[in-house]
Amino acid sequence: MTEYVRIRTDILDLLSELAGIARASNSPTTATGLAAARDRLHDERLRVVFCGEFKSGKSSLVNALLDEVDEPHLVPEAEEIATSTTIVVSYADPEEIVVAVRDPDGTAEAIGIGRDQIRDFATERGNPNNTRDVLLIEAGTPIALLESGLSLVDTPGQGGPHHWHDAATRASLPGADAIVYVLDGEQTVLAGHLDAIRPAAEAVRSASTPGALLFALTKADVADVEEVLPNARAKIVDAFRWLPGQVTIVPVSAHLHREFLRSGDQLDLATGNIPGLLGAIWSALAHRGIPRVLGPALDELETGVRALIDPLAEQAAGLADGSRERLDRARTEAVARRRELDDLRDKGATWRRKLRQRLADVQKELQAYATERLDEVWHRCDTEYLYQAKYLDRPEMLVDRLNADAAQVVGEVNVKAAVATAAVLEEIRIESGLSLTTPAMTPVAPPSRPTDPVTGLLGQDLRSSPFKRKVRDALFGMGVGSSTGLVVGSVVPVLGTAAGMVIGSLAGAVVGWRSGARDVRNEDLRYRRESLTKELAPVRKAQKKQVVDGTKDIVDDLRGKAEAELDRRIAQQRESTEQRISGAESAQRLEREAARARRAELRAFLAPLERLRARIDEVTRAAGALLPGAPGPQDAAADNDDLSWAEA
Ligand SMILES: Nc1nc2c(ncn2[C@@H]2O[C@H](COP(=O)(O)OP(=O)(O)O)[C@@H](O)[C@H]2O)c(=O)[nH]1
Ligand SMILES: [Mg+2]
Repeated sequence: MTEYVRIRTDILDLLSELAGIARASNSPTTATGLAAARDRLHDERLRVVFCGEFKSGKSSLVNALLDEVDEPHLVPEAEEIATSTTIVVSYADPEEIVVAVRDPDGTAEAIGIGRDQIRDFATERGNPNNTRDVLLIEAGTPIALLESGLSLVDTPGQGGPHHWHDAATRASLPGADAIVYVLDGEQTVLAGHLDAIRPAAEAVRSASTPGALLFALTKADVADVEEVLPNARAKIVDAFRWLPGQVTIVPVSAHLHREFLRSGDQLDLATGNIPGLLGAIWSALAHRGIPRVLGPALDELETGVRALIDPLAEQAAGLADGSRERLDRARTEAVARRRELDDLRDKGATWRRKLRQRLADVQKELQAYATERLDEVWHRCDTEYLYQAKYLDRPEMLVDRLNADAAQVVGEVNVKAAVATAAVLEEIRIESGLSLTTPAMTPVAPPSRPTDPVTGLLGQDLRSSPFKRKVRDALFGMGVGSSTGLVVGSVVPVLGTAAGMVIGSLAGAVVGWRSGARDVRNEDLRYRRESLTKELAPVRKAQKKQVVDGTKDIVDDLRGKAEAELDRRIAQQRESTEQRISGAESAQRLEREAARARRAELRAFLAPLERLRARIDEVTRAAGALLPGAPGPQDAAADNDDLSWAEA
């Protein structure tokens, strides 16, 4: 973790320094790109999502990681209180807590609250059935652990009586940088638990980063860890067909950690094993979050430093040569390159057509993926849900379940779309000679985050403070760097309108069922099953169509961003090429003495840039060393399951 913090700080410094040099040396395009990359890295978060069943100890674990001792805790936990809303904890100084609630008119409002009020909004007791319409709570607190951009996301539990919130959690899972699935150490893992784990397993599988999921076995102070842990591992391995070595389970005790915080007892610290969990979280982040966050920043640094060095180095070499031939050649080459770049800039440039074609293919594959996954969802409905008494008894719970299942599919499609688009973008960059660099570490490099996501429900007031803006980002940005929209009936941070329509249609269906359910209360289960099957048929059809159509919105949106990114690269290279030309021209005019002086001047300019380049190389190497090593048995097995195009 300290290594990540150091590397991130170095990259931020380098981006600032290089942006300063670019600005001073009349390279505004490069300067703007570097400054934007710096801001993005600064604001970017590594989202660690804690999920698991009710009362498994999620909230206690998050508090333990935050070293929370005194009440009121940042994240409510307790015997009688269940967390009823998602709480995102990240860095802010001074502490600031913001609740996003939905107004009666459907817009969202951000309310600043104190620590002591969190319970009133975030728990079943303070806010039964979410009558306050809380969408999300964002708690910012000044803790060193969070300063590097780590965000801990505490979710309401699965499997409890309040299914309405599942959709929000589920949609955010595929885009999480790491998932900590919390297992209650006092319980033996049963079939029902495995069913609850499945969404997390599907999320990391769909993102092709199985290593981003880990398990925490809580309550190690009272649990029989030696018995429960191997048993849990065996069942998980069996259920998801992973290799035993692929499943990380970390035994922890939030209570012992709290004891340590109170008493300083080192044995409690060791047995509580919160540092062990933190280490495992950083390892999980290396699979996806770290390359996602650092990759684009490092790429910007390399491209930027080359754009600044190349024209000067070329000129210096030309002057050193003694003859003017070399300068002539350099000038001719640069002029030719400028012509090429002008062609690339053209609205009718071939790469634009190629981008469209390749992304149309991506869309087809996404459609196929979405169809397949939705078929799975509905197959599960036909063969499992409709045979479970709780769903037959309370059809609105079934709707919530299907709602959540579908929301996750849309979340998965978002991630796949972003990864596939990044791959296409990179390919075109290389083909068109716009990629100056061989990216040293970009296994997953989604396109840069949109600065202005679709706002839907959120009102102006969220723009007022930087922290509130972060709340908005958290609401919208839980998918990977993709623009997202808020959805009717739930906070489902997903892209475009696809999920909105999906969930809208299901939410509409539930109204009829609520009253219908009462009418059939005394009928037999078979009748209910048949009736539900019939009622669900049109919903199912509409849902599939909407998700499939929605992939088009997703891809269209990403295409716009990919095109803008390539246009920016063209502009940057054109700027650098202009400098090559003017540099060569002015050098050609110099007399012998003046040439010598000019060379000395260039060397003085180049020296700090070369030093920066060496630092960039070094930090890139250090960042690469953070990533998981060559794929061993760890990733290989699960990767086989995945669609090959999803790999960036
Ligand atoms: N013995 C013991 N109990 C724990 C531990 N962590 C949580 N609990 C208890 O488990 C219950 C549920 O905890 P909570 O964090 O609210 O669970 P959540 O619903 O998953 O967020 C509470 O009664 C906690 O006191 C632990 O490390 N040891
Ligand atoms: Mg909780």
